[in-house]
Amino acid sequence: MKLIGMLDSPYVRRVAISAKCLGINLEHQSVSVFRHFEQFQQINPVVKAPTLVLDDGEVLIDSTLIIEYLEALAGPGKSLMPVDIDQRLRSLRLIGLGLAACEKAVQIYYERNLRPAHIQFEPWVERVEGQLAAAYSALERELEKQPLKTDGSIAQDGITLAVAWSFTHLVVPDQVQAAQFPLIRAFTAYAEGLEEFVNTPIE
Ligand SMILES: N[C@@H](CCC(=O)N[C@@H](CS)C(=O)NCC(=O)O)C(=O)O
Repeated sequence: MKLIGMLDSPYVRRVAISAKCLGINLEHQSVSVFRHFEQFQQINPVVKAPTLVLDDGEVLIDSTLIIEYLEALAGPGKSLMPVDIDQRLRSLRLIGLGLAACEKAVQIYYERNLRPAHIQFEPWVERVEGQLAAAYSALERELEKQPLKTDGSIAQDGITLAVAWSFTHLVVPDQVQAAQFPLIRAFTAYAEGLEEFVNTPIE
């Protein structure tokens, strides 16, 4: 199976790291949705990263759906999701917040880099900036209530949170004051030191 997309996409990176944690080997091809649009179109006409190309040539899109498929391939013994229903709900809530943070950081980045300055719409930018801050504030409160484990392991909630934070710092560093989110920052430092993260660097 081939994973298509650049590792500067948090969605591609969370799939690549999850696959490593699940023990699934994916051939990674760094194809950009912007710089290699036509090449990407040949692989997947919808041009969404990540794209998973299956061995029979079919494609699967959306990081969460790809991870769900990889989880099914790996089997329950290797899952990155808790079995306990309360812990599973919390994990899903954290993942939802992490994905919302990724989406809002991407929107601000696209607004700044793809839309010409003279047609930027400030009320929309302010709205998205507020949503990004709200997502990280909620995540920080979640970690205050219950820290994520830092015992050498990592689960899907931690992968998504750390990937989101690193991505946000890469593309819109002015948007998040690290001092306001000490628990997220500390957890991300832990995660970025894990082998699966180190071997999956942001391109
Ligand atoms: N919900 C999707 C979001 C994927 C996404 O928006 N990826 C971006 C790259 S970071 C992309 O494909 N952008 C190109 C486009 O939407 O045209 C997922 O989780 O995979």
